[in-house]
Order: sequence, then structure tokens, then C-alpha cells
Amino acid sequence: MNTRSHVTLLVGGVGGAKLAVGLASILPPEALTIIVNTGDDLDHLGLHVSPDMDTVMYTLSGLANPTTGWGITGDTRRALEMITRYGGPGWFGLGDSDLGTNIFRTALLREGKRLTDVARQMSSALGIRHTILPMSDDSVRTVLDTDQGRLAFQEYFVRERWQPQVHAVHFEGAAEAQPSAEVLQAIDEASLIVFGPSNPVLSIDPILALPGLRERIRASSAPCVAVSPIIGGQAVKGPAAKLMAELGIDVSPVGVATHYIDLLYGIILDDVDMHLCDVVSRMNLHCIARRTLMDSLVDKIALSEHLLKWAEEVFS
Ligand code: FO1
Repeated sequence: MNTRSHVTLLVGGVGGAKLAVGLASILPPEALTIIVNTGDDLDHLGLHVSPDMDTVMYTLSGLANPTTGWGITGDTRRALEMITRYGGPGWFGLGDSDLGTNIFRTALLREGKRLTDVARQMSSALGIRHTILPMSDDSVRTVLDTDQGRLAFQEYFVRERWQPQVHAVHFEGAAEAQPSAEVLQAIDEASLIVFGPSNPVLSIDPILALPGLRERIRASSAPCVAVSPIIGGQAVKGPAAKLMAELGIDVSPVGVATHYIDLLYGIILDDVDMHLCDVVSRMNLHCIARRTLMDSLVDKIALSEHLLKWAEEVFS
């Protein structure tokens, strides 16, 4: 099977979106489907905000703030200033243009459209030709049990700057939610399944928590590989390293591989962790070391090419 014929990429926020750009730069629309975590979603001031979806949309359309990786570059915050003036939740930095996205999404949902249809309509309006799928049209919300009590995802991540100590993570609604038909089709028709360099617990696990999804991936004829989000014992950005340590997961590509051991055929880790390929190989996983830090578009495309070439060599 030609592993390039239909790549299905599972991602969360900024790191995953970077790999999505690299793969979208070299694969035609019919050969790449991006499945996005919606566990970070929130009802904010009556709006359905879908942060990881917006990060992927803004990144693929070139709108994303390059410094933060989320929100729209050059956005203003006039609405946020007024909200703050009234004593509203100014801690969640929704810019004015970003508000436009979320007002429009909320309006379409109120008309009865599915999150999947909304994502298709909005991403194509931004000129994106590749398919971006929310993991489910049903509500799944990541909540965290911490030393400051139970926190909703954005309370933990943004308001508390992911500083609380985490004891457990739950995906509220996951058991009752369904992966969309489009998501199941993307898994079933995949020639290669990729877990992007996203937080294993907060970005990939909510997707895998959907009923039947792990089984579907296991049953797929497509090999499944991960790109380690941990480089040299650190996350590139965000709470992945801190959270993995708090949950007792080894903060290394070995810990990441172990976390998905029932699904993975192999993992790409960064050059600095090349020495860990021996350990990973003893876990009966394929392993290559490449530059996985993606600053420039060249980096994103190079990593994507390495990934596809490796998959072709090893799995075809
Ligand atoms: N992340 C922050 O660190 N601070 C913010 O104020 C913030 C606002 C925000 C608004 C809209 C949106 O779509 C994302 C936003 N993010 C913010 C990122 C968000 O917390 C994501 O969930 C993370 O990127 C994790 O994926």
C-alpha cells in the first residue's frame, strides 16, 4: 500500500498545526485529513469557542499569530477591553477578529449545523482545501483535578497558566460522544495514521477516548506513528512535560511511545534523543531521529518529508 495515498493526522494545538502545514504543503487535499481535538472547547460569553480547531484553521490559512500560535496575527482587543471594563472574563484573550470567527461559528451551530459542517464551511471560506475534522460533533470537555480543585481546560491552561499540580484528567462527555462518520471514514481509509507532536494527554487522548476509536485505529490496515512532542526532556511549548511528570509518565519519547504502545508501529524523535531509539526499538517499535523542532516552513516540510519517506520505507 502506498502510505502517502491517505494520511490521517490527529492533532491538538500549536505543535500539531505546524506538522499539518508541512503535510498540507506536500500532499494534495485528497491525501490528507486532519482530525482535531475539541476537548479544549468552551462556551465563552455565550460563544462556542474551539481553540484547537481555530489554531489549525488559522495556521493553515496563514492567519495565525506566529508568536503565540493561536489567535489572529495583528488582532485588536477592543471588545475584550469593554468586557474587562464590565468585570467580565478578560483573562481569555479573544481578539476582535477571533470574535468574528466564534460569533459566526456559534450562529451556524444555532441554525442546527454540525461542528463538522461548520468546520468545512469556515475552513474552505479561508481558502483551505484540505479536510479539517473536529473529532466529534458531540460535546467533550477536558477537565482537570488539581491542587486548586477541578478546573475546566481553559481555566487551567490560560487563567492559571497551567501552574496547578494535576492529579487526574477527565474527558467529560467522551463516553456518550461519537466520533463523526467522517472521522471514522478517515481512519478506515487511512494509508498512514499520524499522532502529531501534540500533548499526549490533553490533545491526543481526548480523541482516543471516543468510544471505539482505539479499536478502529488498531483494526485499521494503516500503520500508526507518532511524532514526539518531547525533545530533550522538555515540551516545545505548553504543559506537556510538567503534566506528564505529574501523571507519572516518563517525560521522554519513550514515555510518549509507552503511552500509545497499544496503537503505535513507530515514533519519530528529535536528533537530541537519538540515543533513545535503541530503547524504543526494544519495545518492538520502529524509530528514527530527525530534526522535529519546527520553526520555519522549511522545517515543517522537511519533517513531513522525512515522516512520509520513513513510512514508505518501513511500512509499504
Ligand atoms: N492561550 C493563552 O495562553 N492565552 C490566551 O489568552 C488564549 C486565548 C485564546 C483565545 C482563543 C483561542 O482559540 C485560543 C486561545 N488560547 C490562549 C490558546 C488556547 O488556550 C488553546 O487551547 C491552547 O493553545 C492549547 O491548545
